[in-house]
Amino acid sequence: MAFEYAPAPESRAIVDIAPSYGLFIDGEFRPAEDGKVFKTVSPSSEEVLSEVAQAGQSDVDAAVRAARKAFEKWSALPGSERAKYLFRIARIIQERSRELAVLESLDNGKPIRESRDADLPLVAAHFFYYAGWADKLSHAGFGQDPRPLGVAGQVIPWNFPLLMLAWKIAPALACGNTVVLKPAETTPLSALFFADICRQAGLPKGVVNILTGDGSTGAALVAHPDVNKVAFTGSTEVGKAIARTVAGTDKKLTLELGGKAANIVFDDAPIDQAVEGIVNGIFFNQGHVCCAGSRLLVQESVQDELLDALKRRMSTLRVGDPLDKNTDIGAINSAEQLARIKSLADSGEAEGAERWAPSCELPSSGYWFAPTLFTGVTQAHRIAREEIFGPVLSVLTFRTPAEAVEKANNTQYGLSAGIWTEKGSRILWMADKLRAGVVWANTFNKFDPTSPFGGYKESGFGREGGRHGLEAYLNV
Ligand code: TXE
Repeated sequence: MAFEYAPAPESRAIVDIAPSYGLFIDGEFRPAEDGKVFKTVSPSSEEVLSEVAQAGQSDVDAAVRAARKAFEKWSALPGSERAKYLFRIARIIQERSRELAVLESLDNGKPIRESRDADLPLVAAHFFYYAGWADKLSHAGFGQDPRPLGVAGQVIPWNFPLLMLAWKIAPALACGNTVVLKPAETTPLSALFFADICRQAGLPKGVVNILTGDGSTGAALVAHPDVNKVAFTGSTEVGKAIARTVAGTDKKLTLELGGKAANIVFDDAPIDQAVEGIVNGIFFNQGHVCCAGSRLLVQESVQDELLDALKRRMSTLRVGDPLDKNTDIGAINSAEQLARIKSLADSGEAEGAERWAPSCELPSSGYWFAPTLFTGVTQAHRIAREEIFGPVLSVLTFRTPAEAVEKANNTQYGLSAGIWTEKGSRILWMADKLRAGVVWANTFNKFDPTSPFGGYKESGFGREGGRHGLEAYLNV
């Protein structure tokens, strides 16, 4: 009899979630001036986790004022001093990583294996990495004395709440900027825990301010006249609205928006390895990933073999409790996102594609969607063109490398792509032709703080990560 390893679920008792949280402004938690609050709900149980302040215009004003005041001293510190704070934050994140991983899985719905083994290690790595840059900026090709921009207004999404915070805050602080950050309304908690970590690290007041709230808070923040830099990750639609707000001002802007990546499998690819890459590419984080490999382009001659193997592998995926260490696919982040995924999947069927999903029992409460595959997809189908941002894979076929490139590039987006082949020369040829910010070869969804990430076309502009990520926060 096969032995099945079944460790106990991670305990939610290790996280102490307060019944309510205020805004973090000038080093203190305080209620919104007009007293407004909203609830944050666990998507796997629909349990209310906490009540959080909804920041209005006067709170945005107060946070930006605090950040402006703090900028004077923070930007004047030697880089080596700023580095000490960032290293301290990185170490505290490591020390508290189990607690933060459980919190992230509760508020976001992602499997604990992912929050524990992917999100949290990368969050700490980003702070360590940019801490290391803080005293080296004048040796990095930005000129002798590169200057910070001032106050950065940062708006982040709900798919990687703490990791997106790290991508935004770590380089901003390393360069000497101060920050007002707005987390997404469905996942505010880890940013508030991060505020506590800033206090624990002794970070000077006002250097980091956290405003919880919905899109109206984000809109007020990016429009604030005393914000010098806007950084946004989220939907292409909101990104375009922000670009319109910022146009005609002297604010610097970076946008990291949606994607519709092609994961391209050639007939000489190692099939088992490709199947793992496809599964990781689209089912990691429930497919709530901007660079998800949501279009599988498979060479016609291996289509049957690959799809058989893929279906077998999909049948082993476990959907359920995010705190269960065996879970592969957690909860969909919100009822709205679930409705969006369902409606796009329904459009796939209505437009004539063939839908397949393994039989799997979904929990009765919470928001869930089974891993789903569509074959017979054409380029005109909505499921081949629109970002679904869920565990849904659209399969298309090709015959030649040129046709693969043409189909992969036939999208408004250009964030990422994957290639699976034994041929090195083909990898180089394809990578050159693909209009995507990152191209993975024989792997997918690999991230590292040293490497720049960002899009072509409607996937946005600017790069986050690596030395390039510093450019977004400096006047050269
Ligand atoms: O995104 P929004 P939503 C895509 C994905 C998803 C769709 C909708 O396809 O299905 O977007 O998700 C704040 N000014 N991505 O509605 O609205 C908002 O409060 C300033 C891809 O959640 O863009 C939140 O903090 N800010 C993506 C953040 O923007 C505004 C990740 C993102 O929310 C605002 C998320 C406004 N007018 C969704 N309106 C990626 N690239 O990874 C909203 N916000």
